[in-house]
Amino acid sequence: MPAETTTAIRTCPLCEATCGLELTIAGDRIVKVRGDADDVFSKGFICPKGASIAELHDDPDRVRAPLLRRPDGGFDEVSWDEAFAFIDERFRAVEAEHGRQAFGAYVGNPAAHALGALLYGRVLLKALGTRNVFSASTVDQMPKQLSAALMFGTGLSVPVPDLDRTMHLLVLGADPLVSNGSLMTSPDARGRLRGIRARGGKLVVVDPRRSRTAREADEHHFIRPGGDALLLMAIVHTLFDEDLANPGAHLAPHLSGLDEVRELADPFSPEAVAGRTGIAAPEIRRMARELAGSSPAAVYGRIGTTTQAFGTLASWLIDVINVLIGDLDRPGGAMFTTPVAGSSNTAGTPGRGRGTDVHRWSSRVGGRGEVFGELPAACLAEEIETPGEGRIRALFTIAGNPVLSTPNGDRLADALDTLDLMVSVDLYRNETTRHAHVILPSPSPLERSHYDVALYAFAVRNVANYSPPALPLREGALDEWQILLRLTGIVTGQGPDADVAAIDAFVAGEFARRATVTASGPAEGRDPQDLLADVGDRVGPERLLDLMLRTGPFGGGTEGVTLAKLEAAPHGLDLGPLQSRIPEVLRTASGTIELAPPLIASDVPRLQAHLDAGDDDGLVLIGRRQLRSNNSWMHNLPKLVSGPERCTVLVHPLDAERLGIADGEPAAVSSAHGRIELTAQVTDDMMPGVVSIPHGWGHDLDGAALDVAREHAGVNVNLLGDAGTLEALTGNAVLNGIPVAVASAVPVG
Ligand SMILES: Nc1nc2c(c(=O)[nH]1)N[C@H]1C(S)=C(S)[C@@H](COP(=O)(O)OP(=O)(O)OC[C@H]3O[C@@H](n4cnc5c(=O)[nH]c(N)nc54)[C@H](O)[C@@H]3O)O[C@H]1N2
Ligand SMILES: Nc1nc2c(c(=O)[nH]1)N[C@H]1C(S)=C(S)[C@@H](COP(=O)(O)OP(=O)(O)OC[C@H]3O[C@@H](n4cnc5c(=O)[nH]c(N)nc54)[C@H](O)[C@@H]3O)O[C@H]1N2
Ligand code: SF4
Ligand SMILES: [Mo]
Repeated sequence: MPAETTTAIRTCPLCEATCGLELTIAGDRIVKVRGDADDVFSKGFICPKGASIAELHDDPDRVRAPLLRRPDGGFDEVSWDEAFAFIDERFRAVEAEHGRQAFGAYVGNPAAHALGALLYGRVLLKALGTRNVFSASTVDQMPKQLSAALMFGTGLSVPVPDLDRTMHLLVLGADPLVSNGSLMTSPDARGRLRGIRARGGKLVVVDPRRSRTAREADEHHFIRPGGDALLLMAIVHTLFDEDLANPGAHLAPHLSGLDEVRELADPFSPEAVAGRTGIAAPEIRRMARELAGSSPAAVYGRIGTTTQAFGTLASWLIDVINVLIGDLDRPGGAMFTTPVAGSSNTAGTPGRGRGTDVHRWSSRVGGRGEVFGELPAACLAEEIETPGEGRIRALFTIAGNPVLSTPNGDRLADALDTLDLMVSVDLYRNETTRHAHVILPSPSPLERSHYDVALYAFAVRNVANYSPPALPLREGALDEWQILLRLTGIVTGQGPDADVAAIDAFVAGEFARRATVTASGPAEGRDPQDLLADVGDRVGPERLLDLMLRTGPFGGGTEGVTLAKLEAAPHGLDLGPLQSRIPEVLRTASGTIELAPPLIASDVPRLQAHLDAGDDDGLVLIGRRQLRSNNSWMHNLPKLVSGPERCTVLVHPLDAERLGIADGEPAAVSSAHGRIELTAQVTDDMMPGVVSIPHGWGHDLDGAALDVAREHAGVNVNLLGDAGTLEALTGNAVLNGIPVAVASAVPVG
């Protein structure tokens, strides 16, 4: 190790946990990465992905200069000016011929973790002015956002379990020991979950698979995939039936729809749902009694409850129960955060929530209703394929890999090849960006500043942590926000060399103006010019962030949080545990918690029909996450991808015997939409009748530049998914509970 080393402290941007990292730097190289023991939130915790961030930075396959696709499919490195000039010309041609609705955009998951992409991606999308906006949200949490919006008023009003104070946690369809927590920003989720038991509380997990989190729990129930809404309905039924429903004095004045919920749950007795869920009625009643009897308690659900057929109903029922047991908005229950960088969960004024901003228009081909301005990602392929007015002819992708992450990615891949223009802002030439005409490389995360605007809005404590870039931007590189503003310049007709500083100043002016009209914010009524003067000569994401901090709930006055204060606190600021926020947090039209939103109630008959259809023991497929994977995109790092084969199908021994499948042997898994072959792992961790395959694999596609991942390619489970069968209210992809057949694929003879 060279003698001269420096240390940089920064927040890991690779998942929702926001761990602090301590980087040892020699010259322009990171020589060591460890957890920052002084981080106010993560206290030294780190996972294998965070520990690999230097390998990500050094990965020779990472794109470092703009790439332009040749007619033969190969790519040439070009200058930024050449890249933007090419995009400008094509953009104008497509616009002249087909108009704005011929443009589309897909925004992937890491864009939510990147300060520049999060703040300036929106600017580009707004400038684009198309209804064809897609994102990873509709293969992820959209049902939770919809239920939160309809119940509490905004799509970000998602209650978070108060992990450090709860005494009873019911977890459905989440594996925080592996995922490190989601919509529950909680570094060292394992330590925090163990804390519940250490203080005498109880952890209950409902999952069709005995997950790592299930192994840590006091109690684990297998559930038939997609059965969560039925189970939760039966818990609600029991709470009313046994007179245990008691929202408490703190919520009582702020509730509407209590009687409607009782009626809606009436047909769903534990006895009625037991067969369909696979959980015996007495167990369901006991779960309900324990939730009501433990104080405080919280119910939490994640991917397994959202990416399934009844995602919005399950998401809604989770918070109905949080209300009925009297612990919503109380310490130790499910609580609302108070995000330091602006009150994203109280955007808008009371009575004018964004909850009504759904189904205002529909997708052109499938007729799927928009949600918060987005159309279902699973519809992207058909919107490109299908001729007619409004057909997508040009696509921007930012930090996404929908060819691997959305249902029927093979069909999408073919569709992408027909586009007149595809521009991708990404770190890699991967299974999706290989189709782009131009790839614009974002710098490595270590060359950028960071503040987790999105994820702190779901954190189990109110924290704030800003990281300056750990390494300077490489010569000739553009920061991500600059790339996005150059694109904005093209989209707004200012050409390929637009004045980025001027656009940025305009954006900041809009930020400041909006902050001054936000009800009860510290900047209400102030002159936007004064706010801008306060932040001085900062530009780019730093200016916007400083504005957000100063106009946020902890900003204002001489003691308020500013970016300068965060710069002086590299290990972060801890602004304390979650606070009670009802009624001030509510943004519904009624000003109350809407326990029975009509849109959601309208979907209950579908659940009833599912129940009436009777038991079904056909084999179904679910997913799972893996500690050393990050959706589709970190399999190119040798340290993360080495070791035993991971892209395997888990099969219960009884099913294996019945189907003639042997452990370690190849199996063929087929659905109505596709067939894949992969190694079987026979394990009683699975519920009988359920098999599990992780997503994000399938790296053997031509044209991607991922040499390491190709050696550990695995197969793409999303070839089995159905782009046509989507969750009813949000169009979210159904990734769990897919009917499949499994057979041995051992070659005969
Ligand atoms: N079957 C199945 N499918 C699933 C899921 C599942 O559970 N089962 N989960 C779904 C979920 S929850 C999600 S969120 C999606 C994820 O789906 P996507 O968001 O479409 O895909 P990712 O795999 O996250 O790929 C992210 C891309 O962003 C790039 N990238 C990383 N960091 C940056 C950055 O800072 N800037 C830029 N510009 N690019 C960057 C990476 O190189 C990669 O190409 O997958 C979904 N698909
Ligand atoms: N290591 C790692 N961490 C990650 C990611 C990653 O790819 N790798 N991805 C990140 C992203 S984008 C997200 S959105 C989060 C997701 O975070 P989590 O939701 O915690 O992710 P999973 O580990 O997939 O856990 C989902 C669980 O749901 C179960 N399940 C499947 N179907 C059903 C069902 O019908 N009902 C019930 N009750 N359970 C079901 C699965 O068996 C699985 O254990 O993780 C994030 N963190
Ligand atoms: S848990 Fe998430 S935030 Fe923490 S080190 Fe791992 S990838 Fe980074
Ligand atoms: Mo996700």
